Amino acid sequence: MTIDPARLQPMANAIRALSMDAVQAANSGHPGMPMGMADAATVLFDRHMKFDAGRPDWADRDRFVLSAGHGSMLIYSLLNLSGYARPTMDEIANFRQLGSPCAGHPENFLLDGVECTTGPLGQGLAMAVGMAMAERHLNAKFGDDLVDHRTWVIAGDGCLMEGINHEAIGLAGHLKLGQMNVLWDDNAITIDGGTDMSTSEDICARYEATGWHVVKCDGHDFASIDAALEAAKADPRPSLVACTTVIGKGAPNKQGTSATHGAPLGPDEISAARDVLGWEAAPFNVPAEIEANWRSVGAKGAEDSAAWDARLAASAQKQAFEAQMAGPAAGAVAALQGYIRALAAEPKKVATRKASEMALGPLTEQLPQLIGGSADLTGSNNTKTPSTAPFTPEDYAGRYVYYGIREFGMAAAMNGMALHGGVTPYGGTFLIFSDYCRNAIRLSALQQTQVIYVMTHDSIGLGEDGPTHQPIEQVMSLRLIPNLMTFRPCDTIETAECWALAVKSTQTPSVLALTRQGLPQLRGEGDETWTGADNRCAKGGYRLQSAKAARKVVLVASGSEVALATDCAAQLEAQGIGTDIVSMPCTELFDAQDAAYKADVLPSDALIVSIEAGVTQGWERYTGLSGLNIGIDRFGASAPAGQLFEKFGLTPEAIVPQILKKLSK
Ligand SMILES: Cc1ncc(C[n+]2csc(CCOP(=O)(O)OP(=O)(O)O)c2C)c(N)n1
Ligand SMILES: [Mg+2]
Repeated sequence: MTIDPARLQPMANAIRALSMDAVQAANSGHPGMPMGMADAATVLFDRHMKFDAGRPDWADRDRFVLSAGHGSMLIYSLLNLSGYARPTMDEIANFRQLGSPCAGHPENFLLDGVECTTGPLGQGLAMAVGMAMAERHLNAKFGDDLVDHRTWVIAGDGCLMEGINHEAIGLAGHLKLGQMNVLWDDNAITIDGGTDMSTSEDICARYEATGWHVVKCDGHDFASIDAALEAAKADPRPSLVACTTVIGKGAPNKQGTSATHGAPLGPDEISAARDVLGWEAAPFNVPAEIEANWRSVGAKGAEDSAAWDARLAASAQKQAFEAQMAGPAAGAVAALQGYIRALAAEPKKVATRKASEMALGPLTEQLPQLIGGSADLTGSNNTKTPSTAPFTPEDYAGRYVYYGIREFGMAAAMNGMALHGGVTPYGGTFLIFSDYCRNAIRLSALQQTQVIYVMTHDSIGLGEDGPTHQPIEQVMSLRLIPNLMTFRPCDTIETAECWALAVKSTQTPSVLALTRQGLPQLRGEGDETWTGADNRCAKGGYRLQSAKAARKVVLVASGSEVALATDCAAQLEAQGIGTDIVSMPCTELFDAQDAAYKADVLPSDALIVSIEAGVTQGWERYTGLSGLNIGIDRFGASAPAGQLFEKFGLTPEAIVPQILKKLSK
């Protein structure tokens, strides 16, 4: 089909009208970006993107990521116009209002067709890298017949300026993700004004230097856009399509200025824009012919998707493909059954990072969906297993990603993989660098994605690397993030149980905070018949050991400090002071238990003492204000681990006297 501007221009103008009218109605929002990219987006949807608006969950659809999430009206317009069931026109008219799925920024859990939540600039593009990785992996396993789709991104100056962009495109270029194409809204405007105020970077040269193919087009010339997208598709490298655009295009007095970026145009300018665009329809009305043209764009993929159904039905790989896409959750317990029984029979004193590697053995062997990796700390994070061969441009079937020193990029890519579906990513770094990935971890939680963060070297227990590497506030601060499970297991069996919980939790990401130093195995008896139903970590916190003498004290600890608590308890019991030990591997899960359970584990008639080698703030929630909080409320120090535990008072000799003093008051 030849390019027909007479057909395409009104279609693009429909996006412009909806965007400016919705922002005006909400009296907030960003009209400039959707108006500037309306032409390019129209060509993309009309002529290049593989999708079926009637079937947003079609596994082999192209993925579309609006990385410049502030331009959310662009994607809402595209979805509505091309015939997705939602958003409806009413929902668009309620843009940014409570209850409308047309949220200020696009949310993956509110609308089909919104593949990921965007708004934090740079992360959409970085998530798209993960989607493209997942696609290549599944393609390598199942072939072109079942998996062969592209990942399209619209990104702005901001997305390309953010630091994460460097990590993301470095990874994509290295991995030769040729199915990924980024349309850059090259309008030379950000909020503060012209980009020349803050940058003089040659972005195209940077992309080229990173192994990308770069092509330029006039973002308001349909034929030019189309030719650039054709070139992008044809090139085996990932492509950057630099679209020269005018922000707010169509608003005659404000276009080209940052005034259009993030404020309603105002009634006068909207009226002037209607004149310029020749748009006579009332707000939230689209003339029938234009609407019909758009609907045909959304409907044309139905043939493709039906053909794909037929290929799947006839495929020898049908069952394997469906099992892969169903995810690993159902297999988690069975995978660990024998392993836990063996641990119960023969306890192992190892670091929990090692225990994690041991659990990953059977998990990765039996669950093909798991794709591991590390940000250049494979040997320290213990994330590689014999079942996970490297994922490389030569072998996308591999299941282990060498992310390089790109913690934020890794976390965002893992979000993209999880959102794509068919793979469940886990990736490692030092816990201290969870701060480097923090906003992506937050987006894992917000987007309800199953991403598993393997974060080792979880306290001063790492020793000589010193305070820059010693997490102090990290464990507690991760607990602050809603819908994130922060696990800090105390031994081999808890580590396996926490892994099982992480693999089973399809809508909640997990962080496993793991030690560098060896820890004794505290569990065993009673665990030899493990069936998953008796996963004690599932309650978040539980009584590991009951007081022998009359109970006066309850020690609540996590991770490496649970063993310390058992030493303290032994000394207290020797003095006739009955002491329970509560292991608290996951406060989020404990908080979800009913009041009776919590009151039983943390009784009000005992002195509750928290012990954790990190900030004490937050533990009052469990100890009450009259309890005792043992921890570290300053930065660590460089020394062997044993000396540090002494220096920071994490020894029975330092803790027991404090408990006795408190009891005597
Ligand atoms: C990480 C992050 N920092 C800051 C912002 C706030 N912000 C939203 S849009 C924007 C400017 C983006 O400029 P550009 O991508 O060129 O968008 P345009 O003005 O062209 O629409 C900023 C700073 C954000 N959303 N995310
Ligand atoms: Mg811009």
